[in-house]
Order: sequence, then C-alpha cells, then structure tokens
Amino acid sequence: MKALLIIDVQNDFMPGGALAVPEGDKIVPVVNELQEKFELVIATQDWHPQNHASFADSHADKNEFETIDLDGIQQILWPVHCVQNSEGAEFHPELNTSKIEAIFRKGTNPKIDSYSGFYDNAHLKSTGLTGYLKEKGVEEIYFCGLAAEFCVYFSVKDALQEGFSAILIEDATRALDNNEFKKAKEEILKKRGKIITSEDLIN
Ligand code: VGL
Ligand code: ZN
Repeated sequence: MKALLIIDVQNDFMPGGALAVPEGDKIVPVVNELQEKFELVIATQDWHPQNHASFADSHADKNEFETIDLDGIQQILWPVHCVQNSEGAEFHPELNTSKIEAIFRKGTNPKIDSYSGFYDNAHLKSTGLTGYLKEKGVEEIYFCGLAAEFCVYFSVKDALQEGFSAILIEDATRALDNNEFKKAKEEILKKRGKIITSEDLIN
C-alpha cells in the first residue's frame, strides 16, 4: 500500500506569506494532479501557538534567521508563521483537500519545533503518524510539499528510519535555499530514499 503525504502546503509558505518559499505556489496544481494517483492521501499542517519558541519575536534581542541553542538543539529563528487558526496557517485555497483523510498537526508545543510530520526536533514525542500509516498497511510514502529542505526533508528522513520506503517527488516541492536542498537530496539517496518526478506517476 502506498500513500501520498502532503507537507505544509499553507499560505504562510507561499509567495507573499510570512515565511515565503520561492515558487511555493507552483506545486499546488502538481500536488492536486498527484492526489488522483493515490488511494490514501494524508497532510501535515504547521500549527504553532502565538508564542512559539521558533519565532524570533519570542526572544528578546534575537533576529529572524539567526540560529540559537534551544534546550540543546540548534534552532533557526523564524518569522512568526502558521499561527493556529490564522489565515497563514490555512492550506493554499487551491489545494484540493477533498481526498485528504487525515491531517497531522505539528509544532503545537510552544517549547520545541517540529519539522518532521513524525516527531518533534528532539525526537521525543511522536505525532502518531507512524502508527496511523502502519495500521493502514502503508509501506511506501510519496512526499510533496514545503519547504523541501526543512519539513519535507525531515519527514523523509524519519519515514526511512521508521522502516517505510520514502519517495520524494522533486517537482512537487520547493526549497527556501536550493543549495541546502541539494545537500538534503544527497542525504536522502544515501539513506536509500528515492527521488522521482511527477511525470513518473502521471501519464
Ligand atoms: C517549516 C520552517 C519552520 C516547513 C516550518 O514547513 O518547512 N520550515 N516551520
Ligand atoms: Zn514552523
């Protein structure tokens, strides 16, 4: 059984959003087309409280995109984004949500960030996604969404570690920084993940 996992296709990651990923909106029609090829479609949603520790605004005299030590973990400080129930946290209005069977929210603990859809960044608390997918008989997870070198990459890594096959659909993601994405792709291949394009699935 295979599943499509749509990572954080939310307004704040789109051009004009609080944490805009260049060309982030270009993936939306591709993701919609891909969904037709899957019997099981799941999504994640970055879902932060207003005072989240990953926000630069939550720290006195810290700047956006600065890295700090947060309880022993390196944390990039982000602009305020994907605040629970805000418009920025909503899915892109053109994302087809009718096939999404479950939405796993992450980043809800104000004290720790969560890039992966499976675990927080300290790998202490699970979202329950592994159990959900295993119960559904999923063995292969196809990944798309934003941002390529953060939430998508961390989710792919965790999926591989949890024993799933993980396949990244390269043209159904975009990065904040393409150099970092290149390194992430090399890591994925090293860990026996796969990288394909949407054309390999559509047609
Ligand atoms: C993300 C940074 C902070 C992502 C979420 O979805 O890739 N990146 N929060
Ligand atoms: Zn976030």
